Amino acid sequence: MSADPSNTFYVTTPIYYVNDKPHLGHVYTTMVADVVARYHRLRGDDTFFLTGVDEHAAKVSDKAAEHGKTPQEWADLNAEQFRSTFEKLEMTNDDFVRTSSDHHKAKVTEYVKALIDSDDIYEGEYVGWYDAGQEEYVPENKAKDNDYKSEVNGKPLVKKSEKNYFFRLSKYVPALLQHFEANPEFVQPTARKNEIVNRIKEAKDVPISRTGSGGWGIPVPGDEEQTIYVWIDALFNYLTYVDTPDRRHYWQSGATHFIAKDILWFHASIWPALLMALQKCEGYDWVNLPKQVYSHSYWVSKARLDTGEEAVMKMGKSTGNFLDPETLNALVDEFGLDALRYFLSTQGPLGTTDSEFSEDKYIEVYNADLANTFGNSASRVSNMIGKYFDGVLQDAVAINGSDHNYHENIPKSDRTWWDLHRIAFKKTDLSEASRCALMPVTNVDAYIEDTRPFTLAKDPEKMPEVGTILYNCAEALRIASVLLWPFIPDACEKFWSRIGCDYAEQMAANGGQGKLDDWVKWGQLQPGTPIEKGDALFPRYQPPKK
Ligand code: ME8
Repeated sequence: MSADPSNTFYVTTPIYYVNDKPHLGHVYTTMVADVVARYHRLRGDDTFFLTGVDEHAAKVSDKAAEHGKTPQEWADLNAEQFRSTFEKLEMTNDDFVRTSSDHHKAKVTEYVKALIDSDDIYEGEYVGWYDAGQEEYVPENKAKDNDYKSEVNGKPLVKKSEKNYFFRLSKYVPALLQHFEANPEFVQPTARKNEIVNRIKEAKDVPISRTGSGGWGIPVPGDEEQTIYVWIDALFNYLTYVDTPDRRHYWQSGATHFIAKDILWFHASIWPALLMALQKCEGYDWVNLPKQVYSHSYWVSKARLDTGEEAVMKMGKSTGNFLDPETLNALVDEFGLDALRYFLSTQGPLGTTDSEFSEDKYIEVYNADLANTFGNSASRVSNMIGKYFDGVLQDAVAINGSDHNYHENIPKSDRTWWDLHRIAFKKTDLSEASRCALMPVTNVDAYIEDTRPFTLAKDPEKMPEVGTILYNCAEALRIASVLLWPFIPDACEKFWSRIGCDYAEQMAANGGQGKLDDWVKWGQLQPGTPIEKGDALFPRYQPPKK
């Protein structure tokens, strides 16, 4: 299949370590990618969304040993936890990576062999520091800056001296710098770019193998004593899973990688350099570079330090301050899955500031943006159509020479809402995109307050006007629901079924792809359509009295 990059979209998340079960941080990145993937499908793009797990880490085999299991048994158990958590949260990933799969292992072996043959990978000796928690080799200057402790968890670095295979990263420094120059949006947010560029300027060749993994990992082709370093194995997942004849066009459309800031170095330097090197090997001229690496910040919360003090820290397994799947399930039971999707994707740490998770904020956002806005407007409008017109949508007729097209809150021909929504998605500003999606709803509320259909309805002669106002309201809410769908798909689909829109069916029949541009055009609801009332889409949450 040939690639048409303009309507093909490939989005990925990091693949997560399976030393333990998933937590909020993992769910977050996959949720953001899911909202973005749904947005692209809604637009009609041929979309591929990949998430999964990273298995061949030393911390996985160490944890397995602690539990008296083989690394594979332990990886299987936790991989299933990740898979089922994402499934319960209705993530729409098109595949789920397991780096222990035969396909992945065979492809990585193939790539590394090609790179050894082209001499971009060579045998050498590594003497230096290693951060065991992050599974990361640390250059001397960086180790020294952090007092020879892990930048992430503060544990002492390990001194290593071993035979290794190296990747000629230094050779690709000029090409990488040029790539950054020519593609200003390659790393987002831009604020993080300088640090990476400075580090690239000083980049040395990097070790890409290790010894003593006890057979857990992919052997270096031609040298069974060495295992391919877990980070190289992991980065290649983005390529291995689309390196099949029916999926290669996704790779060629230019991948969008969502990650957190701690792993930006690998994604913005080693990864594109590996791809540049691979591209020069025979049979790999189709390999291009990712379109964008988007690195977000952290969810943080209070954690107790070893000293007994409390501090706000990155949520993570090692600090024990994370929200686990049980807590997430409890939130879903109480507020619904859409509420979790909405909260995480719009209030999370996209951009350069960390976000603190708090239940009070969760309730506040739920009530303000979902219950009091979309949910309330939908009930209000369908209740009035029920009360005044037996639940049948009326025609929008000309009143005093106008059909309310003039009204400032109902800009039928003004594309503001969805233009801004599109621009916000392009910038991955999901908070802004949700605000644009809610604009028509806010406008409906203002329009109702202004035109007062409930007062007009007291005068039988004014009923055509009431019908017109309610048509306009329903139409604006329909458009809002299309724009909101990537965030709160369940509520929007429920709403569509109540107003006689078959968008969900159309998407299902069309390989998941929608027609956003057509669906946001004004005037698509047919007069005469029955409008169902149904229960509240988002019942207002009243905290239990203490
Ligand atoms: O790094 N806030 O895996 P990992 C936001 N296997 N996001 C968070 C987070 C937090 N507090 N904690 C984790 C690895 N994340 C490697 C990746 S990719 C080729 C290999 C998310 O299990 C965030 O996306 O440590 C981060 O990049 C990822 O989980 C790290 O997951």
